[in-house]
Parts: sequence; structure tokens; C-alpha cells
Amino acid sequence: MAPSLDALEHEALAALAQADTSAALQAWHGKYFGTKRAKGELERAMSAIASLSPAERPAFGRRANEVKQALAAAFEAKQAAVKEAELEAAMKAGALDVTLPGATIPRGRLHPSTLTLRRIIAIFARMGFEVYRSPEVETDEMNFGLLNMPPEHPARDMWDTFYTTQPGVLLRTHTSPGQIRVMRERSANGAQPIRVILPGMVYRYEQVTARSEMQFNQVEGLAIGRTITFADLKGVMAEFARHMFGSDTRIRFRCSYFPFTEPSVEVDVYWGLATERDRMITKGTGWLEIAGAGMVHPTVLRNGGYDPAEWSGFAFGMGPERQAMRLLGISDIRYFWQNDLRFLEQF
Ligand code: FA5
Repeated sequence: MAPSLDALEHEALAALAQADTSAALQAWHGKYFGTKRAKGELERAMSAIASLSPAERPAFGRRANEVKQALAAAFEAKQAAVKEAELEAAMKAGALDVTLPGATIPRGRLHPSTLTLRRIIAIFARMGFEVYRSPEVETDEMNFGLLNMPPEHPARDMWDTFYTTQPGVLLRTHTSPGQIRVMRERSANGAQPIRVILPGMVYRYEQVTARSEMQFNQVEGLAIGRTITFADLKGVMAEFARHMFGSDTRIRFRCSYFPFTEPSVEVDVYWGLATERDRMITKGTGWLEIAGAGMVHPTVLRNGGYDPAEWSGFAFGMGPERQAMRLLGISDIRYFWQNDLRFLEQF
């Protein structure tokens, strides 16, 4: 009934005995079990079932399965033996040095900006500030208008930015528009006191130097209440600097101007003046500006839904990268976004 199956089994096993390499085994497997492109000998032999009488078919089918299973088992055993032999040969030839250390998997780490942001957030969290997020793509009105800078206001020149193709939509130049968003949210159902920080990326069309980037983070702070004074702002800034840079850190407040605060200051920390680089980073003063701040302007309070006759508040906007430079000894702000691993792997 099935001489061709017996012959096939015999022939295949004999050929398998001769196949002593992985390549020969693969060729053998292709020939008898088929490949994606071609039918194998087994399948071809099995197709003979069509020419058999119905009475002969069950026995043929059974035998065909037996042959298939026998060949598959023999192949597996031979494959294992060949692999082992090949591995042994490779080891003898010295191709595999089992004493070599394995490939190391590089460990991820946090970006120095993220590390600094987390530190800043933790310090303000201890002082009762919650984190509030606001969008990086803003309207002209939020970024400027509602912050007391109507169109054509000269202060807009300090914050030139990147505009989108949609009129009036831009990349925010500072986190201050978030002030309006929080105030409007917290005054929607009757004005509530506020104590928030708003961390996030800002963008400016400006000359890139060792101390100025065109993309950097800011952390805005806003506190609104019924009895808030400039002394609260000074206290919070001094407390922050003490936790951030150490208790012996010198900070100073310089008179400044922002259209959205009145009075306004700039906050500096002492950097030092030992090297030429220190001179460049601190513009020859020894002091590094880390934040702008002031008492929230009455117009801005009103735009946020707070009555300036009842409410007052302070706000600040600080640059974490400038602080990271001071903390981590980074001498050029351009390193932050160059994505050079030699820099990033140091933190
Ligand atoms: C502002 O952006 C104001 N919105 C800050 C503010 C908020 C004032 C609330 C009053 C009330 P200024 O442009 O100075 O101000 O930026 C604030 C801080 O961001 C600076 O002190 C500095 O630390 C950082 N900063 C500014 N420009 C750059 C830059 N190009 N690269 C890196 N950091 C910068």
C-alpha cells in the first residue's frame, strides 16, 4: 500500500544522518518538510492519498503521520546534536570568550533641568504652593494683553517670540499668562486665595549666548490673598534661596520694571567673579539673575477676576536652568538642549 512512504522515510533518515552542519540541516528540512515557496517531499508523497480507494485511505493516512512524526523527532534530535557540536567547535576555536563581560544596558537618568525643576517644586511644596499647569501655545492676549501689555506696548520688545500661522497664536515667552488662567479659574465662583507655582517651557526669539537660550524653563509663582505684602514676597524668595543654594547664600533684590507687577524687582544670587567665564555669565557683576518678581498689578488682578481694593498678591518668574548652572557648576546654558551624552551623563 505505502511503499513510497517507507522508501521516503528510509531515504530521509539516511540523508539526515549525513547532515552534519546547520546549513545542511536546514536544506534537509526544506527538502522534506517544504519551505514557504516549495512543497516538501512529505507533502508530495501524502498527496498520493487521492489516488487510493476509500478503504485504503485510513491506513495510508496513519502511516503518513507516523513517518512525519518520526522524521520531525529525528530532525529535532539531530539539530540539537549539531548545535552542540558547533558550539563546542566554536569554543575550541576561541571564537567565544565566555569570560568577556556581557553588553551593558545603559541606564537612563534625569535631565539636569528636570532634576532642578523637581528640587524647586519640592521647596515650594513645603511652603504650601501647589503645581498648576498652563499651555505652552498661548494667545497674544494671554501672553501680553491681559498682562497689561496692549498691542504696540514697548515692553513687548523684551519678549519677542515665535508666531504660529494662526493669527494671534504664539509660543509663550514666559509662564506669566498662567497667572491669568489660575486667577480666572479660582475667581469663577467667588474669588479664592491662591498659592501656586507654574513650571514649564517658554520660548523667545533671542540671541543665544552662554547665559541665554531661546527655549528654557520657567517657574512662575503666584500668591493672592487679602493681606499679602511685599514682605511676603521677600520672605518667600529668601527662604527659597536658602533651601536651594544653602543657608549662607547671598541674594539681592534689584529695582526693575514689569508691566504686570508694581513695584517690580529682579532677584539675583551671588555667583562669584574668580574667572573670565564668571565675568561673562554675570555680565561682570558677580551676581546671576534668577527671577523677576513683584506685586501683582491692579489691572492684572482685575483681568483675573480679583478686586484690587480687596485682594493683593505677589508673583515671580524664575529660570531653573540659570539655577542649575549655579548648583551643578555648568558654565554654558547652551549645553542643556544640545543632547550631548557627554554632558547629560554627568548628572
Ligand atoms: C519674565 O519672564 C517675567 N515674566 C518674570 C516675572 C513673573 C516678573 C512674574 C514679575 C512677575 P524675565 O524675562 O526677566 O521675566 O525672565 C525671568 C527669568 O527667566 C530670568 O530671571 C532668568 O532666570 C530666566 N531667563 C530669562 N531669559 C532667559 C534666557 N534667554 N535663557 C535662560 N533663562 C532665561
